[in-house]
Amino acid sequence: MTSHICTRAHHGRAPTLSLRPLCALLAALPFAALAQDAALQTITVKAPKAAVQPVGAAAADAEALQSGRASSSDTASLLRNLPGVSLFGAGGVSSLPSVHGLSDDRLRIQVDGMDLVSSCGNHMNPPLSYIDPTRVGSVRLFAGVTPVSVGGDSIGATIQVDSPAPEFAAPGQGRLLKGQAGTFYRSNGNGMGANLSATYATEQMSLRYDGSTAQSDNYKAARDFKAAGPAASNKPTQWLGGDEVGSSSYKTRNHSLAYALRSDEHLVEMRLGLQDIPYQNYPNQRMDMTGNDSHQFNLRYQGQYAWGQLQARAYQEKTRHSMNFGEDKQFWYGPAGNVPGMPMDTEGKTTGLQVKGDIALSARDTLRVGAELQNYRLDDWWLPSGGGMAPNTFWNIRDGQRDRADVYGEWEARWNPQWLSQIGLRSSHVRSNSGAVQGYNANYNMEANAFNARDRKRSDSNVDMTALARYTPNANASYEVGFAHKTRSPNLYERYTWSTGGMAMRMINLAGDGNGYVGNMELKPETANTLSATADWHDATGEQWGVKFTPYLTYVNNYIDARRCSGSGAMSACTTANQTATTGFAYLQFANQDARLHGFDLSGFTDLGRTANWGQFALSGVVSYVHGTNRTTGDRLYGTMPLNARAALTQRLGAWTGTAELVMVTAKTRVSAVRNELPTAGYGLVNLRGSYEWKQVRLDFGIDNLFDRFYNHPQGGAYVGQGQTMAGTAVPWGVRVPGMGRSFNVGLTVKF
Ligand SMILES: [Cu+2]
Repeated sequence: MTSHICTRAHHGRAPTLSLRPLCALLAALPFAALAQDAALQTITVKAPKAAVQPVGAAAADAEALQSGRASSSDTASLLRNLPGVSLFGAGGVSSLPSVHGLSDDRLRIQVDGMDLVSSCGNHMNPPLSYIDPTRVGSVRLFAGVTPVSVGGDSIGATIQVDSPAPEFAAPGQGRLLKGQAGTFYRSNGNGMGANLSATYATEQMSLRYDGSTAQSDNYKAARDFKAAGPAASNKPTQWLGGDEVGSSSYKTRNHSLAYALRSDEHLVEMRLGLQDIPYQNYPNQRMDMTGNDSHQFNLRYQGQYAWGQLQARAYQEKTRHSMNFGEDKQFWYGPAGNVPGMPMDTEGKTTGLQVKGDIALSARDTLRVGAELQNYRLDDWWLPSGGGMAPNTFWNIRDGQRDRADVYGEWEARWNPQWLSQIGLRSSHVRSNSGAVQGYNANYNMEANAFNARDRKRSDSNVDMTALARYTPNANASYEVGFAHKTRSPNLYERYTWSTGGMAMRMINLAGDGNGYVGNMELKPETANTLSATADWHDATGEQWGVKFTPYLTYVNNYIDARRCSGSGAMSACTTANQTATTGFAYLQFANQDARLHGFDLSGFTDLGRTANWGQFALSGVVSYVHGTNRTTGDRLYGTMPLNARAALTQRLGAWTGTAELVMVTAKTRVSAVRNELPTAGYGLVNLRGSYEWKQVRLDFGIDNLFDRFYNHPQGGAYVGQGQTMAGTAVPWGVRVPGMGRSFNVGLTVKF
């Protein structure tokens, strides 16, 4: 099956001219990277469906991706239909996926194989914000028991979002020149954008450019959720309606250039990415993003050998992130109104190296072995602006480091057509550190000096283990059961933010709840033990009907939750009153506590048949339930979804596809008391989507929230989108960020 183009040279036959640069590149590449699915068809390992989709794994289908692009510029929203997934509200292109009650850094989220790290005290730039939905080629989710080969430094699911695989000219075609241009408009928020991609390829070389822009004004809820008025008392002309969600506007630009070379068995791809977000405002954070510039370099190799497949990747990502108060938040502070906002700057650099081999030991056994290195550097500083924020620069995190080295091995065996087993072990070493810090002035000295006097180096040796078995008794059913032991080390904000000054604490918030947080150098890694099973019943083809049921149970030791902070000093917000307050914004410190999560996903689909006049109808649905408890305090875990369901009826008739979708969410009454989390009422939404495809043109249109129903998403967070947000009590507590009212969306895509 394999022949070695490059090694042929050693046997006396020169490689063809066009392959020489490729071979040189290969020789210069001791390490390389790995996309989970082989991008290049000629070298894709053909495996049964079972091997491609391990326990809990799911992929978003192409139709869902395409229609999702018309309704949102938020890449995380492409995951919306997958069982067990919900989204934490943030900026318009930065929401945070939550899977089985775990979110943010608890998930391993990879974009084109890169493990990107959010460099912001509010996690405004999470991994998925670095790829525009129009560039997404595939979305894959490993929920439940994640194989160690795709896991690591996470206790929950793994999400892999990849650009389209490089395309090459077909044999004999000579050259391939193709592209696509698209544009969209969304009525709510006046959202608009455009994208362009172009590919030039020969049989061995492929060059592709992707560019996209998206922008939106503030969106509107279905009705008033606060009084209409000026954005801030000293911004009389910046008027916000009662239904207008302040600080929900954004503007983003992304560019990507990919160059790939291939031979029969080898593929090398180099990708350069550039992001420029001039502004992205946050209705549930006290700050707004006033800039995010990112540069990405990503080189990967994939090769087929007699022994199996080798994948390798080297990448670097640099982010320059800045925050201040956007147009809906008060900018001038101080008694004289002469303190110009609060500049906050962040610089993050992530460098990664990955190598992975899939070794076919026998017809029965596959061994996957791999190694990963990641270096992360972070500086987070706040320039003096006046008043109490002067005369020095506030160093929130200085010379932050978080370096990770992993090795893993995973053995998969197909004992017979009925039984498959997979067992894996991953060892991970995480070292983190922080340099000396300083506050704006002497008022911060006590805590800064105490922080600087400590040994801040932390070293975590983590071991992950997963085991799963799949039983396929016949063509109509399969059953999987798995166990995973997984570990995540704290991130730098959880470990090293140091000031209990109220204003400084309010700037550290990874939850969107308006509270203030401070780090904890004593934090230990959180470890999860998960038991998950899946029963999958379907017709013999798997295309007529199917029902899938996945219950799960996770015990987390040293879960990084939060407790009301205690402390002293003139600046400290950790007062006695804060200890027991049951309303208002609270001040918290990250703390290791034990937790338990359990729940289930139930999903299914069925073909309803076809009529000559009305085409084919299909019904699909998913029900998700999760229950999260802090075992140490008895409190509920923050930000878990209440019972929710989604049902969709789809009609296909020729080039037309239409979908009516019903989303139902029950009331959220189980709230985190320690964070003063707000309960939300239950609601139901109807969305309509349709698309029509001509030979080279595709039109997508839809109405989101057809009946203009008012709702608060349980994970929308606390509304701090306008007013004097830097101050502790000047923004009212108890207002939720409402969901979007009705929006008419249209998207047009032209292929050439
Ligand atoms: Cu930020």
